[in-house]
Amino acid sequence: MAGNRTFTMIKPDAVAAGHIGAILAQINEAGFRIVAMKLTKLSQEKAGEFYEVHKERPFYGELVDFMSSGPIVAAILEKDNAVADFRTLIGATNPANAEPGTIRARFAKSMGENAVHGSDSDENAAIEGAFHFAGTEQF
Ligand code: DAT
Ligand code: MG
Repeated sequence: MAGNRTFTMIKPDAVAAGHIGAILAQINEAGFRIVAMKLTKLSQEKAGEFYEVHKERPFYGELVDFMSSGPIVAAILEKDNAVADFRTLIGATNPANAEPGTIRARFAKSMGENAVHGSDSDENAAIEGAFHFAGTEQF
């Protein structure tokens, strides 16, 4: 059965460009409820840990540098079928391939600087949410 929570980050490119409000509005309009949220900044070490699954990939160093380059918004979101519906809302990893109107089509600069993160499974949504938020910070 599909779970009802996912984890997202508004990445440093979109925060720096002033898109926090527009992205949160689109997320709310798509029917997601915010369960937990904060403006924070990842250290290189924390960014490396978060993206550990990609550590053998050629873009890992660039990804870690980028994700620790400035503030992000981290949030847990709730909706039926949250993981899959949120991946649809954000669009493809490469914004050049993202459906028009998706968050990445609207706000992402490039494959690397692609505005938002969305968990890829219920299991990872739970792990990633717990990475950023204590149970007492989730509502
Ligand atoms: P997604 O964020 O859509 O789940 P992913 O998990 O495959 O994509 O990769 C994590 C992030 O790493 C992605 O959002 C942007 C970056 N990335 C992925 N592939 C890349 C590539 N070929 N070149 C540069 N950055 C890349
Ligand atoms: Mg991914």
